[in-house]
This record gives sequence, structure tokens and C-alpha cells, in this order.
Amino acid sequence: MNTDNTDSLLKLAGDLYENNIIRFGEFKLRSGETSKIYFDLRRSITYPYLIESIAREYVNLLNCCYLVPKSLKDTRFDPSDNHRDTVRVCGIAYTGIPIATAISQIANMPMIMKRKEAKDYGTKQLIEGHFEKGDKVILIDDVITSGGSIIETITELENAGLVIGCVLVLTDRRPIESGRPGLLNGKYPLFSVYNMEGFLRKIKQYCRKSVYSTPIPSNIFARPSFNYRSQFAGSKVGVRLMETMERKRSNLVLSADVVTSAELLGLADLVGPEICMIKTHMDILVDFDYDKVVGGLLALAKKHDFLIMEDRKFADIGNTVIHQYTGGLYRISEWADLVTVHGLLGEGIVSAFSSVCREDRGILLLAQLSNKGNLIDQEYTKQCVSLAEKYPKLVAGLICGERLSDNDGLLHLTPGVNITTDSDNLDQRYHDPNWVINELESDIVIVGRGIYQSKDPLKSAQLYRNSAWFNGGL
Ligand code: 5IU
Repeated sequence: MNTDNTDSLLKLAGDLYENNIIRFGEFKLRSGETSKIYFDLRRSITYPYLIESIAREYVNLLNCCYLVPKSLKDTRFDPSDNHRDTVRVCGIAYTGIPIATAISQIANMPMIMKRKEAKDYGTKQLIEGHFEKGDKVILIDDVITSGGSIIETITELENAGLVIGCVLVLTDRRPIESGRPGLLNGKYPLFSVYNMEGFLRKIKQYCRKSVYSTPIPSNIFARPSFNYRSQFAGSKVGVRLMETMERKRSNLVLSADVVTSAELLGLADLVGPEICMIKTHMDILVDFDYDKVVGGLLALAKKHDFLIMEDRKFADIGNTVIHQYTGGLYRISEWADLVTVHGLLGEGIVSAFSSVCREDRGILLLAQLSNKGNLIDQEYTKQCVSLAEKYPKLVAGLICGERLSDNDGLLHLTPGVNITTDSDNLDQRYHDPNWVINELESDIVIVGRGIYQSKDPLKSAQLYRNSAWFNGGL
């Protein structure tokens, strides 16, 4: 999903929810199955601005090169393309028709329409509107549940000599385990404006920000597991972290901000079984000895199956960060699976890391900060997300306070987590781990003092781990 339309997607999801077009309860579907969620997109025709907003998101989807494969490029609307009158948009009755009409007007794309039944008088046609054999069609429907009715329509259009380019829907509510492929095993590409998880996440986000709306029932929808998400991750170390989390059933990172190597290694050995990764600040150790500390930590990482992240927060020109990463006392690139990097310097710093980072290592971009009074604004955060999405092989995730991207391949890691207090006496602000994961929809909690300053760090780590892990993943 491109990030430019995140605001409009959020607003649209909220509008659909406020107008009872998406409802939560107990519903019997056409297939006979029951569902806790019901989409009644037909209602949206009563609200012209909603049909228009929906159509705009379809047009956006169509124009989004990242989602539409190359083989389909010539079906995308392009005002400078003189073949465009051979591509037609076709709405499937009922709700697909008003949406297709709005798309046709917004994108200036010719439309055809498939009747439910052929007329039994006059021309007896099944398809209305002008077309020639061989014309490409973009099929428009509202929700896909199984795909059965869309496939019927496809057959009829093909019998009339039309060629199916792709199918666009607002929501894909096929089971997540299906991988939500194109129709007929991928023969017909299908794209959705929202997948179910993304849609629900947006509604949740909307409810959090809006005073008047009723929050959606919690746990209405299982989160996808990290194993499932790993197929979307471009970063090898991102995949490794996801697999580790799933294997250990832990999305807890220990921030080991202690100042002696004995404390660091002792803590890592004690808490190691509970965590998916340890976060270090090597430069705060008063007795750093490369062989002892790095050797010890690597052995413990192997013993307890966790990754190592150095929270170095790189922020300099490419040439300098390359030295800081690979050289000096710490030779971070030799042992850290992940390092944190500020987005402040823009693309240059990211491409510097691309040039020196081993294939099985990666970076995390700092998109938000947890401390009071920091200078990061929404625009900065957005730019960091775009940067992360542009370098999927290198950027395994974001350091942030809440979920920022619908891209399942990108991890969200949140510091500023504490069960017992909401601030330290300095500038740190804390949230509860359960809140961070289930309400703010982050993926991983980073906990420091909540664990290592407690009377029983192991017990505390177990408490944080249980509180942050979610149930019901696939
Ligand atoms: N950390 C934050 N907030 C941030 C970023 C990093 O707290 O926005 I970026 C680091 C600082 C510290 C750890 O190493 O995460 C949090 O430790 P405590 O849980 O002890 O506050």
C-alpha cells in the first residue's frame, strides 16, 4: 500500500463505520457461515460522497505501480496513453455498478455494465455499453468473500470476447490462510483497497481518534501470525526475527541499558529464554572488551535463541556512518543483527547502509520517539515510513509508538513500555505493553528498566512477555 493515501483510507474506513456500512455483531452470510462482521456496501449509494471516496481509492489502487503487475500496466488508466479507450471498467451488480460509474467519471475511463440476466426483449443483450472483441476489462466489485460470483461474471464477459485485465474490490475477506491469491489460482489478478486486517485496523485507529464513535469490539479479528507475515518481509533478518518470535512466542525485546559487561551478560543469560531480541547500548559499558562482551553475547544469543540489536541511532553523512558501523572500538557490523538509524539524513544514510550491510543484517528506522517534547512531527514520520518501504531488503522495521504501515512485511517496535508507571522522572513516557500491542497495534515491545530494575528481572520479563503476546494469531 502506498503511504500517500493513508489519511484518506483512515477517513473512509471511519465514514463506512459511522454510517453502518460495516457492522459488528452476529451475521449469517450467503454461504451459510456466520460472521462477526458484515459489510453492507449497498447502503453507501445513499451517500454520494462515500461512493466518490470509494471510487477514488480504486483509482488510486489502479494507478499504484507497486501493486499492479507489469503485465497489466497497459490496462492502467493513463491519460497520455492512446490505447486507453480499449480498457473498460465494468461494475458487477449491484454495488459494483455505482462504484464503476464513479470510477469511470473520475478516471475518464469508458464503462460497460453486465446485467444480472439478459434482456428478454429488444436487443437481448447481457452486456450494456459499447465494446469491441479483445477490449480489456477492469472488473469492479465491492467485497470478495469466495470469488464465486465474480468468476461467473468473468466467464460471461469472456464469452462475449472481452479480456479480463484485473479485478478490484474494496475488501478482500477471504481467509488469511488462503494467501488471498488472484482468482482461479492467480489467473485473474485481484487487488483490494483494504484487506480485512487493514480495514479493521483503520476503524480501530479511527475510533481511537474520534470522540463520538463506539469502539469496535476487541479481539473481533485474529491478527496474522508472524509466520504468515514473514512471506511479505523483504529483509532476511526481518524474517528471522519473525520466525524467532513465533517459535518462542515472544515479542519482547530487552533493553539492556546496564553499564558493566558482567551485568549485561548476566542479564542476557537470565532473561534470554523470554525474549526475541536484546537491545544494547555498547557505548555505555564502562569496561567494554570486544572479545569478552561480543563473544559472550553471541554465545548467549545462540544458547537462548535471540537476536542482537545495537541501538546506535546512527545520524551522520554516509561516509561517517560507514566508519561508525564497521569500525572503531565496537565493530558493530560484525555482531549486531539490527541497528537503529535516524531518518533525518534522508535516503543517503539508508543507501550508505545498503552498501555495507551484510545480506542477513538490517536496520530499523526511527520514525517516532517516546520522549516528551521531541521534535518529530507527522510529516517526518510519514517520510520515514516511505523510506522504509522503499528499501525493504535493508529496513526490517520501524521504531515507533504505534502501527504506522499496513505493510505486513515491516515490523513495528515500540520503546517506552512499563507496567507500573507512566513516566520516569526525566522525559520518558510509558505505555502498558498490552495497550501498545493490542490497541496501538505495534508488533514488539522494548522494555528496559521495567525489567532490569525490578526485584526479580526474570519474573518481570515473563510478565511483560505474557502481557505483550497476543492470542488468536493464525
Ligand atoms: N528508546 C526510548 N525511546 C525512543 C527510542 C529509544 O526509550 O523513542 I528511538 C530507548 C532508550 C532506552 C530504551 O534504551 O529504549 C527504553 O528504556 P526504558 O524501558 O528503561 O525506559
